[in-house]
Amino acid sequence: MRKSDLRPVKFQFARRPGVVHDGQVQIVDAIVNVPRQRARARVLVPTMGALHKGHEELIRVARERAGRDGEVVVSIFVNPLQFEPGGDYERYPRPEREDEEFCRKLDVDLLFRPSVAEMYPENSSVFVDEALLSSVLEGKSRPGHFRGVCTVVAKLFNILQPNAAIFGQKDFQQLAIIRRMVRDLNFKIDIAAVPTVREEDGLACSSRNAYLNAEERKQAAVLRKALRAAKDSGKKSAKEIVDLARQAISGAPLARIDYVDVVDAESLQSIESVKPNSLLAVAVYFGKTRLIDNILLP
Ligand code: PAJ
Repeated sequence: MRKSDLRPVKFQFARRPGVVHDGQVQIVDAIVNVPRQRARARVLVPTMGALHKGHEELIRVARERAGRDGEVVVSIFVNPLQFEPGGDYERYPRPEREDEEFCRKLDVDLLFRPSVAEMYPENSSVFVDEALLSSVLEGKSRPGHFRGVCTVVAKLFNILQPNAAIFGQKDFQQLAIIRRMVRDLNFKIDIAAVPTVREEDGLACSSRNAYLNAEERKQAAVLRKALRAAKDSGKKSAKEIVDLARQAISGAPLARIDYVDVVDAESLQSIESVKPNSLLAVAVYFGKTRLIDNILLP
């Protein structure tokens, strides 16, 4: 028996009437064992685990959407298809016990943790490709990434059959692409977005923050400051905004910029001057760790 198995579970949330709670989240590791929806609503939070405050907020919103009698489902699957060759797939954190405990504390009904072998049989040959929004920003820097994301999310939707699914605005492009996939492939699933959850110094919570050493972690706070400064400048020219953000980020000696761009928040295409619903998006390396963040303009 592991030490974490012995820890008493303290619940932070009120128990829901009409639902039997033995302090356990139902954990399902095989597709065939996924229970049919029993409740009025099933709300899914897809994740890759190493759960943090950002995920916690998604799960809280999922509970709100599901209602007291609905089901909240969290999936944890480190999806090999969305990592580029030579990327951090192998070293991506997988704290299984802590994640189970996390879900238990947040009153999650079902934790779905499929294996790679089951999700991707050896001769898998059907994938989901979004052809427009995926060609810019993250898609340009990480070819094949959104094909992996769309494919796995479509599979999770089919396996778990949720009525709604919750995504974070930290991954703004991912959210836009999932919305497009749901529209274009006619999934009957509502997509809800949750604003970015941040650490005290403004750094967006991310499972990858764990890779940062102390100095990188300290300097990474520059991202939020740069986004805010660029936004607060009130400039209309995208070039001026990008220059301001780049300058601010360069103030952190360990930062290595991948991209800084101002785009239309719907089409994700670069724009020259800020209009309602524009987005400033950045991707920056600190050491080997690549972080992304964004802010809506004006
Ligand atoms: P993961 O990085 O684990 O993120 C799971 C969900 O949490 C995503 O919707 C993401 O946008 C959201 N999230 C992460 N950090 C957040 C933060 N600081 N504030 C608010 N939301 C945050 O994104 C993925 O996994 C994968 O690509 C996935 C969609 C699961 C497909 O494999």
